[in-house]
Amino acid sequence: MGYAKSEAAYEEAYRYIPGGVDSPVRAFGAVEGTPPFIERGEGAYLYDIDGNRYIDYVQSWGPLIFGHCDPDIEAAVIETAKKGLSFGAPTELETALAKEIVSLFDSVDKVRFVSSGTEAVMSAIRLARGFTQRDDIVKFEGCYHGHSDSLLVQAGSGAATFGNPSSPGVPADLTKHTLLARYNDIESVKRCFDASEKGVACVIIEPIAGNMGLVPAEESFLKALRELCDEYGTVLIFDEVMSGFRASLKGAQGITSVKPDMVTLGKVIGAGMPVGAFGGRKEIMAKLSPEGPVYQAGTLSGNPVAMAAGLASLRKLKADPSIYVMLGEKAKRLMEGFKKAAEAVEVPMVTEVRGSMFGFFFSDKSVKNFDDAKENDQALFAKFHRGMLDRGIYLACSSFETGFISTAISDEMIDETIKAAYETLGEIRN
Ligand code: HOZ
Repeated sequence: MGYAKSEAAYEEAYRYIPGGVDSPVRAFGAVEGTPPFIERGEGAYLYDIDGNRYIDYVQSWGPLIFGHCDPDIEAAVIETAKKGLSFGAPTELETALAKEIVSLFDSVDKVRFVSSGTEAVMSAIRLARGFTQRDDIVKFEGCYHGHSDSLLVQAGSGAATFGNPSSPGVPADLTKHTLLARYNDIESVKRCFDASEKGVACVIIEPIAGNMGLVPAEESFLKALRELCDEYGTVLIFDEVMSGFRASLKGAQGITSVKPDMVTLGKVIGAGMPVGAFGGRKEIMAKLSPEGPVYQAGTLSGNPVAMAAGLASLRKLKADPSIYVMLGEKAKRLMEGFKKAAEAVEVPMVTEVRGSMFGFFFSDKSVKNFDDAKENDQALFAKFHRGMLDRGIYLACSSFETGFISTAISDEMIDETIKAAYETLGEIRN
Protein backbone atom coordinates (compact mmCIF):
# COMPACT_ATOMS: atom_id res chain seq x y z
CA MET A 1 0.00 0.00 0.00
CA GLY A 2 1.28 3.47 -0.80
CA TYR A 3 0.93 6.41 1.53
CA ALA A 4 2.63 9.19 -0.48
CA LYS A 5 -0.36 11.55 -0.54
CA SER A 6 -1.05 11.08 3.17
CA GLU A 7 2.60 11.69 4.00
CA ALA A 8 2.56 14.92 2.02
CA ALA A 9 -0.74 15.96 3.62
CA TYR A 10 0.73 15.30 7.06
CA GLU A 11 3.78 17.42 6.28
CA GLU A 12 1.53 20.23 5.10
CA ALA A 13 -0.74 19.96 8.15
CA TYR A 14 2.30 20.01 10.42
CA ARG A 15 3.17 23.49 9.17
CA TYR A 16 -0.13 24.93 10.36
CA ILE A 17 -1.47 22.67 13.12
CA PRO A 18 0.59 21.63 16.18
CA GLY A 19 1.76 18.10 15.51
CA GLY A 20 -0.31 18.16 12.33
CA VAL A 21 -3.41 16.97 14.19
CA ASP A 22 -6.33 18.31 16.22
CA SER A 23 -6.13 15.61 18.86
CA PRO A 24 -2.76 14.12 19.84
CA VAL A 25 -3.60 10.44 19.59
CA ARG A 26 -4.24 10.82 15.85
CA ALA A 27 -0.58 11.59 15.19
CA PHE A 28 0.50 7.91 15.31
CA GLY A 29 3.13 8.90 17.91
CA ALA A 30 3.11 5.47 19.55
CA VAL A 31 3.09 3.38 16.39
CA GLU A 32 5.14 3.26 13.21
CA GLY A 33 4.73 5.67 10.31
CA THR A 34 2.44 8.66 9.92
CA PRO A 35 -1.38 8.69 9.83
CA PRO A 36 -3.37 8.05 6.69
CA PHE A 37 -5.48 11.11 5.84
CA ILE A 38 -9.06 10.03 5.41
CA GLU A 39 -11.11 10.93 2.38
CA ARG A 40 -14.36 9.17 3.22
CA GLY A 41 -16.04 6.31 5.02
CA GLU A 42 -18.63 3.87 3.77
CA GLY A 43 -20.17 1.10 5.84
CA ALA A 44 -17.35 -0.86 7.48
CA TYR A 45 -14.66 0.84 5.44
CA LEU A 46 -12.46 3.90 5.56
CA TYR A 47 -10.79 5.21 2.39
CA ASP A 48 -7.67 7.36 2.55
CA ILE A 49 -6.51 9.99 0.07
CA ASP A 50 -4.08 7.48 -1.52
CA GLY A 51 -7.03 5.26 -2.39
CA ASN A 52 -6.28 2.64 0.30
CA ARG A 53 -9.26 0.91 1.86
CA TYR A 54 -9.35 -0.22 5.50
CA ILE A 55 -11.77 -2.19 7.68
CA ASP A 56 -12.44 0.37 10.40
CA TYR A 57 -12.21 -0.85 14.01
CA VAL A 58 -11.88 2.68 15.45
CA GLN A 59 -15.33 3.95 14.40
CA SER A 60 -14.40 7.57 15.15
CA TRP A 61 -13.36 6.29 18.62
CA GLY A 62 -16.75 4.70 19.25
CA PRO A 63 -19.79 6.58 17.93
CA LEU A 64 -20.39 4.79 14.65
CA ILE A 65 -22.27 1.71 15.85
CA PHE A 66 -23.89 1.41 12.41
CA GLY A 67 -20.70 2.14 10.51
CA HIS A 68 -20.14 5.04 8.14
CA CYS A 69 -22.97 6.76 6.27
CA ASP A 70 -25.82 4.75 7.74
CA PRO A 71 -28.79 5.76 5.55
CA ASP A 72 -31.25 6.37 8.44
CA ILE A 73 -28.83 8.53 10.41
CA GLU A 74 -27.73 10.34 7.28
CA ALA A 75 -31.36 11.07 6.35
CA ALA A 76 -32.13 12.42 9.84
CA VAL A 77 -29.08 14.69 9.70
CA ILE A 78 -29.87 16.03 6.22
CA GLU A 79 -33.54 16.60 6.97
CA THR A 80 -32.73 18.48 10.18
CA ALA A 81 -29.86 20.46 8.67
CA LYS A 82 -32.18 21.75 5.96
CA LYS A 83 -34.20 23.51 8.67
CA GLY A 84 -31.16 25.33 10.05
CA LEU A 85 -27.90 24.30 11.70
CA SER A 86 -28.16 25.97 15.08
CA PHE A 87 -30.57 28.25 16.91
CA GLY A 88 -29.18 28.68 20.42
CA ALA A 89 -32.79 28.20 21.51
CA PRO A 90 -34.73 25.15 22.71
CA THR A 91 -35.99 22.54 20.26
CA GLU A 92 -38.22 19.52 20.79
CA LEU A 93 -35.42 17.29 19.56
CA GLU A 94 -33.54 17.89 22.81
CA THR A 95 -36.50 16.74 24.89
CA ALA A 96 -36.99 13.70 22.67
CA LEU A 97 -33.38 12.56 23.13
CA ALA A 98 -33.45 13.44 26.85
CA LYS A 99 -36.58 11.27 27.26
CA GLU A 100 -34.87 8.32 25.59
CA ILE A 101 -31.83 8.64 27.86
CA VAL A 102 -33.91 9.03 31.03
CA SER A 103 -35.99 5.99 30.10
CA LEU A 104 -32.87 3.89 29.54
CA PHE A 105 -30.79 4.80 32.58
CA ASP A 106 -32.34 4.18 36.03
CA SER A 107 -29.71 6.48 37.50
CA VAL A 108 -30.76 9.46 35.35
CA ASP A 109 -33.85 11.54 36.21
CA LYS A 110 -32.71 14.54 34.19
CA VAL A 111 -29.98 15.11 31.65
CA ARG A 112 -28.28 18.13 30.12
CA PHE A 113 -26.63 18.11 26.70
CA VAL A 114 -23.25 19.64 25.92
CA SER A 115 -20.94 19.34 22.92
CA SER A 116 -18.24 16.89 24.04
CA GLY A 117 -17.35 14.31 26.64
CA THR A 118 -14.77 16.65 28.14
CA GLU A 119 -17.45 19.26 28.67
CA ALA A 120 -19.87 16.68 30.11
CA VAL A 121 -17.38 15.50 32.70
CA MET A 122 -16.13 18.97 33.58
CA SER A 123 -19.73 20.07 34.18
CA ALA A 124 -20.63 16.93 36.13
CA ILE A 125 -17.68 17.45 38.47
CA ARG A 126 -18.68 21.08 39.06
CA LEU A 127 -22.22 20.01 39.82
CA ALA A 128 -21.09 17.27 42.21
CA ARG A 129 -18.88 19.80 43.98
CA GLY A 130 -21.71 22.33 44.15
CA PHE A 131 -24.13 19.69 45.40
CA THR A 132 -21.88 18.38 48.16
CA GLN A 133 -20.12 21.70 48.84
CA ARG A 134 -16.81 19.86 48.87
CA ASP A 135 -13.74 20.35 46.65
CA ASP A 136 -11.86 17.04 46.62
CA ILE A 137 -12.53 14.46 43.95
CA VAL A 138 -11.22 10.92 43.44
CA LYS A 139 -10.19 9.61 40.03
CA PHE A 140 -8.38 6.46 38.97
CA GLU A 141 -4.94 6.13 37.39
CA GLY A 142 -5.33 5.31 33.70
CA CYS A 143 -8.92 6.51 33.44
CA TYR A 144 -9.38 9.36 31.01
CA HIS A 145 -12.20 11.83 31.44
CA GLY A 146 -11.31 14.40 28.81
CA HIS A 147 -8.79 17.16 29.19
CA SER A 148 -10.29 19.54 31.76
CA ASP A 149 -7.79 20.71 34.39
CA SER A 150 -8.97 18.74 37.42
CA LEU A 151 -8.99 15.49 35.49
CA LEU A 152 -5.76 15.63 33.53
CA VAL A 153 -3.91 13.80 36.26
CA GLN A 154 -2.46 10.35 35.57
CA ALA A 155 -4.87 10.20 32.66
CA GLY A 156 -5.12 7.43 30.06
CA SER A 157 -5.79 7.69 26.29
CA GLY A 158 -3.56 10.15 24.38
CA ALA A 159 -2.11 11.48 27.64
CA ALA A 160 -0.76 8.01 28.46
CA THR A 161 0.18 7.30 24.86
CA PHE A 162 2.46 10.33 24.77
CA GLY A 163 3.95 9.63 28.20
CA ASN A 164 2.64 12.75 29.93
CA PRO A 165 -0.43 11.55 31.82
CA SER A 166 -0.33 14.80 33.83
CA SER A 167 0.06 18.02 31.88
CA PRO A 168 2.03 21.24 32.28
CA GLY A 169 -0.36 24.18 32.25
CA VAL A 170 -2.60 22.64 34.89
CA PRO A 171 -2.13 24.60 38.15
CA ALA A 172 -1.03 22.48 41.12
CA ASP A 173 -3.54 24.50 43.15
CA LEU A 174 -6.26 22.80 41.13
CA THR A 175 -4.93 19.27 41.01
CA LYS A 176 -4.33 19.21 44.76
CA HIS A 177 -8.06 18.50 44.94
CA THR A 178 -7.75 15.48 42.65
CA LEU A 179 -6.93 12.38 44.68
CA LEU A 180 -5.67 9.37 42.77
CA ALA A 181 -6.70 5.80 43.38
CA ARG A 182 -5.80 2.52 41.75
CA TYR A 183 -8.37 0.88 39.49
CA ASN A 184 -9.97 -2.25 40.98
CA ASP A 185 -8.35 -1.55 44.37
CA ILE A 186 -10.85 -0.42 47.01
CA GLU A 187 -8.19 0.00 49.72
CA SER A 188 -6.56 2.72 47.61
CA VAL A 189 -9.92 4.54 47.42
CA LYS A 190 -10.32 4.30 51.19
CA ARG A 191 -6.90 5.89 51.58
CA CYS A 192 -8.05 8.83 49.43
CA PHE A 193 -11.14 9.28 51.60
CA ASP A 194 -8.95 9.19 54.74
CA ALA A 195 -6.58 11.75 53.23
CA SER A 196 -9.32 14.22 52.35
CA GLU A 197 -9.62 16.77 55.12
CA LYS A 198 -12.98 18.24 54.14
CA GLY A 199 -14.54 15.24 52.42
CA VAL A 200 -14.77 13.88 48.89
CA ALA A 201 -17.31 15.49 46.56
CA CYS A 202 -17.31 12.69 44.01
CA VAL A 203 -15.61 9.57 42.77
CA ILE A 204 -15.45 9.43 39.00
CA ILE A 205 -14.75 6.16 37.25
CA GLU A 206 -15.00 4.58 33.82
CA PRO A 207 -16.91 1.45 34.94
CA ILE A 208 -15.46 -0.15 31.84
CA ALA A 209 -12.16 1.62 31.36
CA GLY A 210 -11.45 2.15 27.68
CA ASN A 211 -8.55 4.54 27.89
CA MET A 212 -5.81 2.27 29.27
CA GLY A 213 -6.77 -0.38 26.79
CA LEU A 214 -10.01 -2.16 27.71
CA VAL A 215 -10.01 -2.89 31.44
CA PRO A 216 -13.39 -3.56 33.10
CA ALA A 217 -13.99 -2.83 36.76
CA GLU A 218 -14.75 -5.93 38.82
CA GLU A 219 -18.31 -6.18 40.13
CA SER A 220 -17.14 -6.55 43.76
CA PHE A 221 -15.03 -3.42 43.36
CA LEU A 222 -17.93 -1.36 42.00
CA LYS A 223 -20.15 -2.58 44.83
CA ALA A 224 -17.55 -1.61 47.42
CA LEU A 225 -17.22 1.79 45.74
CA ARG A 226 -20.98 2.29 45.94
CA GLU A 227 -20.98 1.41 49.65
CA LEU A 228 -18.11 3.76 50.37
CA CYS A 229 -19.78 6.64 48.54
CA ASP A 230 -23.04 5.99 50.42
CA GLU A 231 -21.21 5.97 53.73
CA TYR A 232 -19.54 9.34 53.07
CA GLY A 233 -22.33 11.10 51.15
CA THR A 234 -20.09 11.20 48.07
CA VAL A 235 -21.49 11.37 44.54
CA LEU A 236 -20.55 8.35 42.43
CA ILE A 237 -20.12 9.29 38.76
CA PHE A 238 -19.92 6.70 36.01
CA ASP A 239 -18.11 8.10 33.00
CA GLU A 240 -19.78 6.21 30.16
CA VAL A 241 -18.49 8.42 27.35
CA MET A 242 -17.02 5.30 25.75
CA SER A 243 -19.14 2.49 27.19
CA GLY A 244 -22.57 4.19 26.92
CA PHE A 245 -24.59 2.40 24.19
CA ARG A 246 -21.45 0.42 23.38
CA ALA A 247 -21.04 -2.13 26.17
CA SER A 248 -24.81 -2.66 26.00
CA LEU A 249 -27.81 -0.45 25.26
CA LYS A 250 -27.51 0.81 28.86
CA GLY A 251 -23.74 0.91 28.71
CA ALA A 252 -21.93 -0.56 31.71
CA GLN A 253 -25.17 -0.14 33.65
CA GLY A 254 -26.70 -2.91 31.57
CA ILE A 255 -23.96 -5.21 32.87
CA THR A 256 -23.34 -4.22 36.49
CA SER A 257 -26.02 -4.05 39.20
CA VAL A 258 -24.33 -0.99 40.72
CA LYS A 259 -26.12 2.31 40.14
CA PRO A 260 -24.20 5.57 40.09
CA ASP A 261 -25.60 8.95 41.18
CA MET A 262 -24.52 10.63 37.97
CA VAL A 263 -23.57 9.54 34.47
CA THR A 264 -21.57 11.24 31.75
CA LEU A 265 -22.10 10.37 28.11
CA GLY A 266 -20.33 11.55 24.99
CA LYS A 267 -19.70 11.00 21.34
CA VAL A 268 -21.66 7.75 21.09
CA ILE A 269 -25.00 9.51 21.69
CA GLY A 270 -24.26 11.81 18.75
CA ALA A 271 -23.64 8.93 16.32
CA GLY A 272 -20.68 10.87 14.93
CA MET A 273 -21.85 14.43 15.59
CA PRO A 274 -20.26 16.40 18.46
CA VAL A 275 -22.36 15.68 21.58
CA GLY A 276 -21.94 15.04 25.26
CA ALA A 277 -24.36 14.82 28.17
CA PHE A 278 -24.43 14.52 31.91
CA GLY A 279 -27.35 13.41 34.01
CA GLY A 280 -28.27 12.03 37.37
CA ARG A 281 -30.60 11.97 40.31
CA LYS A 282 -33.12 14.82 40.34
CA GLU A 283 -31.94 16.36 43.60
CA ILE A 284 -28.44 16.69 42.14
CA MET A 285 -29.61 17.97 38.74
CA ALA A 286 -31.86 20.51 40.50
CA LYS A 287 -28.72 22.36 41.59
CA LEU A 288 -27.90 23.14 37.96
CA SER A 289 -28.57 26.62 36.56
CA PRO A 290 -31.21 27.92 35.90
CA GLU A 291 -33.00 25.61 38.38
CA GLY A 292 -30.15 25.95 40.86
CA PRO A 293 -26.99 27.96 41.46
CA VAL A 294 -24.32 25.82 39.72
CA TYR A 295 -23.53 27.52 36.43
CA GLN A 296 -23.03 25.69 33.15
CA ALA A 297 -23.86 26.80 29.59
CA GLY A 298 -23.12 26.35 25.87
CA THR A 299 -24.28 28.00 22.63
CA LEU A 300 -24.13 24.76 20.67
CA SER A 301 -25.43 22.55 23.48
CA GLY A 302 -28.30 20.36 22.28
CA ASN A 303 -27.52 21.26 18.68
CA PRO A 304 -30.47 20.11 16.55
CA VAL A 305 -28.45 18.24 13.94
CA ALA A 306 -26.52 16.38 16.63
CA MET A 307 -29.74 15.57 18.49
CA ALA A 308 -31.33 14.24 15.31
CA ALA A 309 -28.35 11.99 14.60
CA GLY A 310 -28.36 10.69 18.18
CA LEU A 311 -32.10 10.03 18.13
CA ALA A 312 -31.95 8.18 14.84
CA SER A 313 -29.14 5.96 16.12
CA LEU A 314 -30.74 5.31 19.50
CA ARG A 315 -34.11 4.43 17.98
CA LYS A 316 -32.45 1.92 15.69
CA LEU A 317 -30.64 0.38 18.63
CA LYS A 318 -33.81 0.14 20.72
CA ALA A 319 -35.78 -1.35 17.84
CA ASP A 320 -33.49 -4.37 17.57
CA PRO A 321 -31.97 -5.65 20.83
CA SER A 322 -30.30 -8.51 18.94
CA ILE A 323 -27.79 -5.97 17.60
CA TYR A 324 -25.80 -6.17 20.84
CA VAL A 325 -25.71 -9.96 20.77
CA MET A 326 -24.46 -9.88 17.20
CA LEU A 327 -21.84 -7.19 17.91
CA GLY A 328 -20.64 -9.06 20.99
CA GLU A 329 -20.29 -12.33 19.06
CA LYS A 330 -18.23 -10.59 16.39
CA ALA A 331 -15.99 -8.96 18.99
CA LYS A 332 -15.43 -12.36 20.63
CA ARG A 333 -14.70 -14.02 17.29
CA LEU A 334 -12.12 -11.32 16.53
CA MET A 335 -10.39 -11.56 19.90
CA GLU A 336 -10.33 -15.37 19.84
CA GLY A 337 -8.77 -15.14 16.40
CA PHE A 338 -6.12 -12.66 17.55
CA LYS A 339 -5.29 -14.87 20.53
CA LYS A 340 -4.82 -17.92 18.33
CA ALA A 341 -2.69 -15.93 15.90
CA ALA A 342 -0.50 -14.83 18.83
CA GLU A 343 -0.31 -18.38 20.20
CA ALA A 344 0.78 -19.66 16.80
CA VAL A 345 3.95 -17.57 17.04
CA GLU A 346 4.28 -17.92 20.83
CA VAL A 347 3.58 -14.29 21.58
CA PRO A 348 1.73 -13.72 24.86
CA MET A 349 -1.58 -11.90 24.49
CA VAL A 350 -4.52 -11.19 26.79
CA THR A 351 -7.84 -10.08 25.36
CA GLU A 352 -11.03 -8.50 26.67
CA VAL A 353 -14.53 -7.99 25.25
CA ARG A 354 -17.46 -5.96 26.60
CA GLY A 355 -20.35 -5.77 24.15
CA SER A 356 -19.04 -4.18 20.98
CA MET A 357 -15.82 -3.02 22.68
CA PHE A 358 -12.66 -5.10 22.43
CA GLY A 359 -9.09 -4.83 23.60
CA PHE A 360 -5.87 -6.80 23.55
CA PHE A 361 -2.52 -6.48 25.24
CA PHE A 362 0.75 -8.09 24.29
CA SER A 363 1.25 -9.29 27.83
CA ASP A 364 1.27 -12.57 29.72
CA LYS A 365 -0.64 -11.39 32.77
CA SER A 366 -4.20 -10.26 33.14
CA VAL A 367 -4.62 -6.50 33.25
CA LYS A 368 -6.50 -5.06 36.23
CA ASN A 369 -5.11 -1.52 36.45
CA PHE A 370 -2.93 1.10 34.78
CA ASP A 371 0.35 -0.38 36.11
CA ASP A 372 -0.53 -3.73 34.55
CA ALA A 373 -1.56 -2.01 31.31
CA LYS A 374 1.75 -0.16 31.09
CA GLU A 375 3.60 -3.49 31.15
CA ASN A 376 2.27 -4.49 27.73
CA ASP A 377 4.85 -4.79 24.95
CA GLN A 378 4.32 -1.44 23.24
CA ALA A 379 7.15 -1.91 20.73
CA LEU A 380 5.46 -5.09 19.52
CA PHE A 381 2.11 -3.31 19.42
CA ALA A 382 3.65 -0.58 17.23
CA LYS A 383 4.92 -3.17 14.72
CA PHE A 384 1.63 -5.07 14.80
CA HIS A 385 -0.34 -1.89 14.17
CA ARG A 386 1.71 -1.02 11.10
CA GLY A 387 1.56 -4.55 9.71
CA MET A 388 -2.21 -4.58 10.10
CA LEU A 389 -2.57 -1.14 8.52
CA ASP A 390 -0.50 -2.30 5.55
CA ARG A 391 -3.00 -5.15 5.18
CA GLY A 392 -6.02 -2.84 5.20
CA ILE A 393 -6.96 -3.12 8.88
CA TYR A 394 -7.47 0.15 10.75
CA LEU A 395 -6.90 -0.39 14.50
CA ALA A 396 -6.60 2.24 17.24
CA CYS A 397 -3.08 3.65 17.09
CA SER A 398 -2.20 3.08 20.74
CA SER A 399 -2.27 0.13 23.12
CA PHE A 400 -4.05 2.46 25.58
CA GLU A 401 -7.19 2.64 23.44
CA THR A 402 -10.13 0.33 22.69
CA GLY A 403 -11.46 -1.20 19.49
CA PHE A 404 -15.06 -1.17 18.31
CA ILE A 405 -17.25 -3.35 16.12
CA SER A 406 -19.97 -1.82 13.96
CA THR A 407 -23.00 -3.58 12.48
CA ALA A 408 -21.40 -3.02 9.06
CA ILE A 409 -18.56 -5.41 9.89
CA SER A 410 -19.30 -8.91 8.59
CA ASP A 411 -17.96 -12.26 9.76
CA GLU A 412 -15.96 -12.42 6.53
CA MET A 413 -14.31 -9.12 7.39
CA ILE A 414 -13.49 -10.43 10.86
CA ASP A 415 -11.91 -13.52 9.28
CA GLU A 416 -9.94 -11.33 6.88
CA THR A 417 -8.72 -9.36 9.91
CA ILE A 418 -7.67 -12.52 11.75
CA LYS A 419 -5.80 -13.71 8.65
CA ALA A 420 -3.98 -10.35 8.60
CA ALA A 421 -3.09 -10.84 12.28
CA TYR A 422 -1.54 -14.28 11.51
CA GLU A 423 0.46 -12.81 8.63
CA THR A 424 1.58 -9.74 10.57
CA LEU A 425 2.67 -11.63 13.68
CA GLY A 426 4.37 -14.26 11.51
CA GLU A 427 6.28 -11.53 9.69
CA ILE A 428 7.30 -9.84 12.96
CA ARG A 429 8.60 -13.12 14.43
CA ASN A 430 10.69 -14.02 11.37
N1 HOZ B 1 -10.31 10.09 23.94
C1 HOZ B 1 -10.58 9.29 22.80
C2 HOZ B 1 -10.91 7.91 23.20
N2 HOZ B 1 -9.98 7.29 23.97
C3 HOZ B 1 -9.46 9.28 21.83
C4 HOZ B 1 -9.68 10.24 20.78
C5 HOZ B 1 -8.89 11.47 20.97
O1 HOZ B 1 -8.35 11.73 22.05
O2 HOZ B 1 -8.78 12.14 19.98
